Amino acid sequence: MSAFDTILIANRGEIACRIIRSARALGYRTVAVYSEADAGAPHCEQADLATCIGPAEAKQSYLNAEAIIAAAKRTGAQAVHPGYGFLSENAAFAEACARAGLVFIGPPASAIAAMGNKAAAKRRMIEAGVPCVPGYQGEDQSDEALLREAERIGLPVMVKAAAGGGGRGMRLVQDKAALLPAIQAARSEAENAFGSGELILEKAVIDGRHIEIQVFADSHGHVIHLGERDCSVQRRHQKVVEEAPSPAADAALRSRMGEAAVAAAKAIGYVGAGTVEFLLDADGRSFYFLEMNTRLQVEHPVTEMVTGLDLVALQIRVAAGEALPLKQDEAVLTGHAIETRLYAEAPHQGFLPQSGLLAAWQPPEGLGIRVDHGLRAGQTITPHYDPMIAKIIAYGLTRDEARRRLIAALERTVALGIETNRGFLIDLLKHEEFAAGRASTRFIPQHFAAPARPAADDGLLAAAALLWFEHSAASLGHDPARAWSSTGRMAWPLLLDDGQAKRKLQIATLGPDRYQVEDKLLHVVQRRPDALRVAIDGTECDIAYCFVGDDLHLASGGADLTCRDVTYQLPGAAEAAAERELRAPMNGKIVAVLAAEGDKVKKGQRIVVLEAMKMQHEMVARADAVIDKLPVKVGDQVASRQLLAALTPNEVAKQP
Ligand code: MV4
Repeated sequence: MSAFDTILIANRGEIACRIIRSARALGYRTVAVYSEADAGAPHCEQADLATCIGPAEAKQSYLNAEAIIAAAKRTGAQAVHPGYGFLSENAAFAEACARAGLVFIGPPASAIAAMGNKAAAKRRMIEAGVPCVPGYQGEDQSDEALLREAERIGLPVMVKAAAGGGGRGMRLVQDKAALLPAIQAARSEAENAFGSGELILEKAVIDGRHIEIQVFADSHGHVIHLGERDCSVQRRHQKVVEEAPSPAADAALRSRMGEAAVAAAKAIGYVGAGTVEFLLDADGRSFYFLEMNTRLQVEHPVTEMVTGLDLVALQIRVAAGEALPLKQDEAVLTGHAIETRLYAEAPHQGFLPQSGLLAAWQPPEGLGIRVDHGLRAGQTITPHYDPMIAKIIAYGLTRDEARRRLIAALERTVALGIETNRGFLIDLLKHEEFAAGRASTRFIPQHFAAPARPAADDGLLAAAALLWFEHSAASLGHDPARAWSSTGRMAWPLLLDDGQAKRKLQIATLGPDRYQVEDKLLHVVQRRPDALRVAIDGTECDIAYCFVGDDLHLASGGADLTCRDVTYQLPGAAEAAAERELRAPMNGKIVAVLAAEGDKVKKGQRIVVLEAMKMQHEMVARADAVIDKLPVKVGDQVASRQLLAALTPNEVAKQP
């Protein structure tokens, strides 16, 4: 008999939805928790019960162990699934659950703790015979000891924070002169970030591949591995593309790495789902233990697609005390799966995270396509949490089939209202180096370090012209569909601003649903509330669109476009407005107010500082001015476009 019948999911977004799906399939009641910012989110609606655990800030909600345990108590949950991130690798939380009589659906607290410190973990792995990168993981942390050890290891070396993980607090040192400064900077950074300045040193493995092994252990002493995932395509330690199997692994390498991963899990008394990260050397044969993630990983779906297993269901079974339902030789990999992470971010602005309204959202469907997400159209992407919109995953019998399906799926994906990395993902998947299966950890820095803003798509511009034309015609009381018959051919000038340039376009009506925009012929074949089927110069395609405030967002194929109609905007009006008003560029929190109502300020003077997406945005006066209104204070949460300050520029004040 199982010890629990109700599972609380201590997480949000796509992973909460994912866990609810498997928990329900196994017959468990599910409890969602949510912060005030997530009230009414899909993960709440999908659970049997949902309960609020605190304010938007993660520290006060999803990271608040006491609030989560109290939520489990009041809803009658006897088990807690932590998902990934938040409290998933917090040994103290796992322990607190146990003390409260709750089953933690994850490894024992001791196993989490064993991998929490890189130095201790590495010493243990070396003892267990798991290959590690040659390095230093000793207790003497003096500058002298670290310098001496670095000399012994030989440059280049990696300096890593023992308490860090996922690449945080890591430094590559190429030459001797840079060594001491790097050690000192890394130590002080680690002290600030993790409360411990302990460092380890490793020989740097250049141009390696990040290959991780999925392991599973039950509480009866069985440990198996489920093959590897290749996560080499990363940007600043943020995974972007993940796949299984690795194009760099054959059966022999897989079983060697698998055995090492199983040994690692056994050495720490592991139970449940875990991932052992390795670096595969450029020689394609040597591999080294990096770290172990003691949780379900974001990228677990690719393993599910090639093994046919449900990893969340396995986690629950193991937590309920069942033995693993399969033996090592029953774990068979078939076909290939590739996952991409769709983020709300602007690749051409240094991948700046975006927040705001997801006005339209149509995840792709189709054979071999899986989308894990926890969103619906009309929802706001808040700056409080990770800006991942969805994981889009494709399966194929071959790697290239999976890759083609994924590209096509991304081209059908509609995510409008905020900028996303959709086009960037398509470009990555189409790159010849990725297509050939040769992308190493240097792939993104080498080929996509600073992606340019894609040129506006002519077809989308033509469709935008048509939609704005109909919009203005309707607001002036014309019926655009009839305009041609009463007045004959009508030409209408438009000035569209796509944030990059203002474009003059002429649109002329040729007949019902037939238009000419510049040199393109447009025939509207079908109208839906959120999309048009349009033939452009005789070739039909779907164009998804939505109006949000003054903006029109459109997407077709791999292209996106946002533009506004500025035909009747006086030149300079936007600049003049910017001198009179400071508005929040995105959702965020006011962290400093540096002026007061009535103050005289100089052009360029800072007035408020907004923190959004972990970055500070200084809002400065655009002209010498007097502050009329300053309706915000430190700590205020503000929405995108919200008024932060109203000013009267001196130039205006002087006018009679
Ligand atoms: C390394 C390394 C080279 N040599 N260690 C980054 C994530 C963290 N888990 C470990 N990481 C690395 N450790 C040694 N001794 C290079 C990386 C690394 C990396 C690893 C996997 C995927 C992408 C990466 C990008 C930069 C650096």
